[in-house]
Amino acid sequence: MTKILITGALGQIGTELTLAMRERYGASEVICSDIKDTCPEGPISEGVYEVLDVMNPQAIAATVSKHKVTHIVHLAALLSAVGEAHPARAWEINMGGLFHVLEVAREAKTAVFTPSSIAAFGPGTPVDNTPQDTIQRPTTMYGVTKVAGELLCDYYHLKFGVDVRGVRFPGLISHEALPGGGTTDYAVHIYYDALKKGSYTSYIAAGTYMDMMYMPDALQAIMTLLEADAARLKHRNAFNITAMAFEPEELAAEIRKHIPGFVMDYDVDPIRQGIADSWPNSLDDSVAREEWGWNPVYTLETMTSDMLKQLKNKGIGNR
Ligand code: AKB
Repeated sequence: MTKILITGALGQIGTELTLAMRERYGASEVICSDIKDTCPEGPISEGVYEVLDVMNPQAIAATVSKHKVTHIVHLAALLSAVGEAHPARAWEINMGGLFHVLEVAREAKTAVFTPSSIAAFGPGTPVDNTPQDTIQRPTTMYGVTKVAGELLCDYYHLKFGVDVRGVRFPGLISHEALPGGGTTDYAVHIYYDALKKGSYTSYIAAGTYMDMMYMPDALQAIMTLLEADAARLKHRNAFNITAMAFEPEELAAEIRKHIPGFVMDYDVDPIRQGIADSWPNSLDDSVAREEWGWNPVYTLETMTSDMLKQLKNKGIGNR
């Protein structure tokens, strides 16, 4: 029997993962938790909601014990841009939260899924077709916490046998909950502005390639890896995964196929541009394909059609 606790579940990934997991494993098997006092109205409020601060290890342990949790999907974290604005807080929450979750998992014998990121790479990493195992010397606090987190997850598996799994997510594009404080967020905001205003001012410069993925593929990745046969996994966590890599002009050109008058200009933010410049252009995800069958569905073309259709259905903009 699987009982899943999702931390940070009201964020960009958790909002959709909660529903996808309830659909797959049963509504009563998935506990949505977040630091927010109340769960917003809507489908997500139809299952169990727990207020949970990942900086409180006793509260995590109590929630795990109360619901007889077997798997913790730990999503609560600060993203890259907000992490550069508040580095001490990013270290505290990203490392502290993960450490508490791993400790509870060790004691309660639960499995853990937690995402790393393309941010775990840095300027010394090969930028094109970045290998699974390569140089990792990130220059952002978010990246530092992601590399340290990957190592900590390996350690809890090697030392204590905790079944910890994870992927390195690229920028995630979705239409349910907005991302909060990442560098890749431009690739979400552009769709909203295209529909509302017919234009977008990008804070990321032309020619800056980053890996990206549409949310349905990201959700599939989490569930497929969680269900994968452990005997096949040589890398347990921090699998490179990607679905596409593009730069702002390519994304704008794709949007223009649907909204012909769409215009984009630039007001580059040096902080987020610096972060983007320190990340790879494109990842090699062959190890994930080999070890657990990673196989994304969405391309830039199919994602763009679906994003615009979904946002229009929600009444965003009038184009
Ligand atoms: C961010 O931009 O910080 C995140 C990430 C790539 O981890 N979307």
